[in-house]
Amino acid sequence: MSDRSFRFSHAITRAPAPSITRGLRAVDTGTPDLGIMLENHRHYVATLRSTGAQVLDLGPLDAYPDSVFVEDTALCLPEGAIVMRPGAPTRMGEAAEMAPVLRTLYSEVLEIAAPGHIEGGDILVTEREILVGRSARTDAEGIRQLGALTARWGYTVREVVVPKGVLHFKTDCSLLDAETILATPRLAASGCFEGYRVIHTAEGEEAAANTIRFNDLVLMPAGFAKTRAALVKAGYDVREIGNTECAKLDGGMSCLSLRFSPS
Ligand code: CIR
Repeated sequence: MSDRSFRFSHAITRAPAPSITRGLRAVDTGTPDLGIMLENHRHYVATLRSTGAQVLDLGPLDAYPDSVFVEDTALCLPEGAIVMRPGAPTRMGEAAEMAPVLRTLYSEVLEIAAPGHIEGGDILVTEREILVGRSARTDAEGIRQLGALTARWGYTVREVVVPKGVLHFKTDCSLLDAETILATPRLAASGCFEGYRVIHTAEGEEAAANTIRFNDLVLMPAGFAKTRAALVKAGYDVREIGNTECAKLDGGMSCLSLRFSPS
């Protein structure tokens, strides 16, 4: 089986800006500390780089408080990139900022058009399909357009349901390898991962679901001992990254990068 869903030559990240204190959040659990977030971000970027990948770490964009969460701005496939159209109005401009960066790396950069909305956090690319969660940020028209745009490269898009109160599909799941997905029991219960091997997050550790497999490593938010132990037992090389500040803004490991290998 191929491993192109988790082997990446490149990643794009963006440093958090001072405006991060005004980032979107479902529930206010405190103001994020920029200093701690910067430190965690540097650790995250260094860990991606340690796998041999080229990481383009973009400068902060103070006009967009959530711009550290670059994943939501695009879908990067080997064949080309698709610029998203975020469902959060304050985040729309972030996608426009990412488009020219992607054009320096890809010859084909497509765009989701109005009136569709879709954010990268709702998209999980596996070896066999693209799963897209319909959420408060991603609508039917956005998913339809994604299906039409990726069909030219031979992909199949499957719409899945995001549990109520969960921000994005990948808030609750991650790809660990070609056939294995880490998921919260509440998401896996929907049956959307039939045919895949599923590892559940431990009870009370739902926030550990937003990890990433990046080349030989699994990057997971620090502080979820039981889920970490399950991943280590399953044979994954796990690295913990501090995520306390991003967590205040409903962000995790996947949100902080675009990961890809342009062909
Ligand atoms: C937001 O609400 O849009 C940000 N505060 C968090 C975005 C997290 N992104 C992701 O899960 N891909």
